[in-house]
Amino acid sequence: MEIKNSLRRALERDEFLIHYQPQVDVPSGRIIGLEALIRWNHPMRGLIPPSSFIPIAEDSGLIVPIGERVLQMVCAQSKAWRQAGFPPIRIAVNLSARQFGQKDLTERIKQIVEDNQLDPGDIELEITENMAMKDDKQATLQELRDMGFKISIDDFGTQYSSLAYLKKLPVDKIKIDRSFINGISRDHKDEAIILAMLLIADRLNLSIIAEGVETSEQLSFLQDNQCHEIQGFIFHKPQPAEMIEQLLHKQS
Ligand code: G
Ligand code: G
Ligand code: MN
Ligand code: NA
Repeated sequence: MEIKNSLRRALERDEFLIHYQPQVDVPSGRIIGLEALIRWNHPMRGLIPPSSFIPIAEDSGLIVPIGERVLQMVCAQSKAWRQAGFPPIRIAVNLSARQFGQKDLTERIKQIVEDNQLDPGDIELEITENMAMKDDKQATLQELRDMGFKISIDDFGTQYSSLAYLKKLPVDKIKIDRSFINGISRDHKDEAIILAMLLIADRLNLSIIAEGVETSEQLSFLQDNQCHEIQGFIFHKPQPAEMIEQLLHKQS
């Protein structure tokens, strides 16, 4: 209860901020996307990671206004970068199940993107398998896709899912979960699962990205198997917009 009230106050006082983690196309070495990750800049406790407050925000329903604030901040940042002359860069935003269940979700997202004169194609919405699997959510997903947003499945392979859904869901991309990447050169089963995911993505014409890549062994395995998009500490940690700007400047 206590933390719920302070979360509400944090929203009023605008204490949330976004760090961005680059997604790298390994062959070209270029940053081709960013994942937006929320932080709470607490006046007494400093930067608080999302794992410490997102679950409470979800339980209390505050994730809905917080998630909307995230999207506003991301769109404002994207607009600022464009006005500064940077080429458009795709930014991925995490949606929570509660947000996804909002009736007017599509209208609200559309409004925020329009207010900032953005191309919906530059925004990627990350959902999880459990969210995607709900029958009544597929219309929402289709609507968002029709508006031009990119849709990705986060933490792919870790929740309840049926491969048949990949056939009918309007999805653009899957993100291989860090738990599988962790097993590279340690556990043949993890490697086998990654190879199967790469094959599925290839045959279904889906983009695929590996998350949580930390070691050169992991990177080599992925490169040897044609997984070219990487998000992980081996290249970049999540960081503030000003740092990202320097990276983008270097590659422009
Ligand atoms: O503490 P750590 O940075 O590992 O936590 C990351 C977790 O927080 C991930 O599961 C990520 O999806 C979630 N997360 C980060 N930013 C957001 C956000 O803006 N909205 C939602 N719903 N989840 C987020
Ligand atoms: O669950 P989700 O995929 O939305 O959240 C991504 C989380 O993974 C973020 O908290 C981000 O900081 C973390 N992350 C990204 N790359 C790495 C990595 O290479 N190693 C570790 N340990 N965490 C990572
Ligand atoms: Mn994510
Ligand atoms: Na993930």
